[in-house]
Amino acid sequence: MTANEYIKIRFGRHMDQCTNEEIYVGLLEYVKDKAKSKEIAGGKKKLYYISAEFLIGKLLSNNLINLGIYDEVKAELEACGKSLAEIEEIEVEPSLGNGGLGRLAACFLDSIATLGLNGDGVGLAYHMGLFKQVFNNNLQNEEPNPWMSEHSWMTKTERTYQVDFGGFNVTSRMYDIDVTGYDSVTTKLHLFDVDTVDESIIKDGINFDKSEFTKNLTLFLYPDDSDDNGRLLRVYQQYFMVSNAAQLILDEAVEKGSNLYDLADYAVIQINDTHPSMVIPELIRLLQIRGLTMDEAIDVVSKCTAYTNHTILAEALEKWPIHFMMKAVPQLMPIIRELHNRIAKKVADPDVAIIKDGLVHMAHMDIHYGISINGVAALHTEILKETELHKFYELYPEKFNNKTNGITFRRWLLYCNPELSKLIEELIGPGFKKDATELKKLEQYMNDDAVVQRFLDVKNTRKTVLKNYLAKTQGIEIDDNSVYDIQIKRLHEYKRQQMNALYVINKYFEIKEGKKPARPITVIFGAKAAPAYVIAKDIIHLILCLSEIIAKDPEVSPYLKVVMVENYNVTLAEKLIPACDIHEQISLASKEASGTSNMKFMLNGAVAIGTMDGANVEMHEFVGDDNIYIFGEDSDTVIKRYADASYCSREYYEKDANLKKCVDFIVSDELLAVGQKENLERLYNELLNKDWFMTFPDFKDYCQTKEKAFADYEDRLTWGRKMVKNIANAGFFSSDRTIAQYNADIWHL
Ligand code: DL6
Repeated sequence: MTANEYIKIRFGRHMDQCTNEEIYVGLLEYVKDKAKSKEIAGGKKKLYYISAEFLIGKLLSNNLINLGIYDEVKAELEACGKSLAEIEEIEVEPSLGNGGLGRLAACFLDSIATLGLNGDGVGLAYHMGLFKQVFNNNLQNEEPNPWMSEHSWMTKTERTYQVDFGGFNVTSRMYDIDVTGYDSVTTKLHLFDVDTVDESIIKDGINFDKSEFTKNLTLFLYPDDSDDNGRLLRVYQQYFMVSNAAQLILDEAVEKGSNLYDLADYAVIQINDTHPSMVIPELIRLLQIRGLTMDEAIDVVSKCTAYTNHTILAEALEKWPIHFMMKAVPQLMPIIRELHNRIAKKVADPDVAIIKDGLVHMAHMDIHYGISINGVAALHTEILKETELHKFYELYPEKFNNKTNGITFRRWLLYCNPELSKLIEELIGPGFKKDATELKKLEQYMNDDAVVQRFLDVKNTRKTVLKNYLAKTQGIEIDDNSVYDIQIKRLHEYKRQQMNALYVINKYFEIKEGKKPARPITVIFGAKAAPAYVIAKDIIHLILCLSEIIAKDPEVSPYLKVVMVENYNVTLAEKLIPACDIHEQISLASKEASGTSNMKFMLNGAVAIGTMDGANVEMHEFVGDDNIYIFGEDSDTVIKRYADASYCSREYYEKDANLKKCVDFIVSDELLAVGQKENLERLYNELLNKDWFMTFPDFKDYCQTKEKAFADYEDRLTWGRKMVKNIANAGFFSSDRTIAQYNADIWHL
């Protein structure tokens, strides 16, 4: 049945008589039916990918592509005078994630289904996704970001569980979202919720009563954790997630014939960062209730779980106070103590203990009691082995492995850049859609000027698409003849948006002094700062203030424009990435575990300016010095500098007059005229007295390298060859490759 026929039955009218809203609902149901027909019984062993975040993005077009009916449905709509792009606008993006970690989980689900693997995602059905970002007076404000609606990709299931907390219990319900594989099977994302959640307790932005756990359990993704109640709520949320997951895992295993002693033949659990770590003691607890001894339960669970580390930042390695655990999940503490004691008997070193100084170290539990621990890029895994988790590596060298991240090419090429996808298909055939390494064949065209020009033409088309999109949706005017220099990612000091802002100031001065760039530059930022992360919000403030004063300055504005898009999300990324010329991957070396936007940009023919950090290192290996702009100190230097505590930002500031001038501008009269003194002074002082992520040592090299990139950009054909080289070598960064490696090395499905 065609979409048109389906809609006619559903609404009693032909498509051209329906509103866009009706067509959206009709297509949603049509797609759900089609997806259902591709569900498979599944094999004996199943993967449970548990994650606090699944940043899935809008699903309509993605599903149409994966089901192989995108062109057909688009044509049907066009024949009725309707536009798929307009219909897609009705869909609200579910922002069930914060950044790379959540988007990675979504890409992984796509690849698991595409490879036909027996694996589902398990998470929470937060009523509010990550906050909606709104700018007022050049400051970030946060508003609730609801996404659930009557007509949704989520389907209510009959599966319910009881989850016990200290002093009360709740009844959960499982909701499912179909995950369509590309020309393959459908798997599931299971999201758990409770009926008692009460959205009316949200007051004044994103504030709410954090103490009413039955009302707020799944209300928000990452509730503000700047106070104890907020942190405690995270423990409640995490336990709610893993208790549901554990009950589901055991039930499904038993349904398939497991006697629970052989659970590892039926289930493998990937613990995505430490948020789901409590699944280990919870499974042990449930297995004991079902008749296993403690010894047996520990033995069984130790064969089933694997842990992925996504950061070396201490703040993100969760440690929960024992008194939180005693309050929220007292039933787990005896088990956690037992797990701790067993290790303490074998290894006296407190650095590898599970309980230390009144805190439960979640990652330590994952490492001692799991089968695998992996980092997410080669450099990151080496740093884990050699530095951050070295003592664990000495204990369990065989458990450590690397799985360099990847992205789904369906969303990040076929969907978001149809023009590029079509050109590639014309040149090398459709094979790359299933086997991304086939992109390598594009290298044969690197010296064919006519073909290279076509890649440049596609880029120009996408730049105009972005220009029109930003004008329409955000009222922002940009020049599509300018070079688009884009940095989009969470706002964090280690990612160093502040260094890019200092570059903007540097350029502003140059233009004022008469050194005009060969072509106008548009510097685009997209980033949300965690609501309680004061300095990150100050950096946003600085960027917005710079944007304002530059736009108002007739001497500078023809040559430089600074844009901070509001409410950066997956939908915006899908427009920004295909249009980008130069992408910024400028984290302090050693701090960015991998990065995944770098891969999306590379695939879309943008050229990186970056440090030797995360997956940039592997990208550099693939494309060579001429096709990526590497600058800055390497991770060894940085790690050493932290170790000997020798860094003093003020020394750099005093030594380098140009740097000093740029930094001082943060608190200049010009900026204070449009900004808040408190915020700008705080940021200025932070940089001058701390600069924990070492912006100053890299600043000069950064500016010089960027100048080189802008100069090279003017030789259009040579630049076009760099673009082709990047696209041709992006195949390794397909999440299909990553997932195939997880399966071969860890899951064995
Ligand atoms: O592995 C996915 C993604 C990496 O690409 C990023 O480099 C890394 O920062 C991110 N990690 C997190 C965890 N917390 N922090 N920070 O989001 O994971």
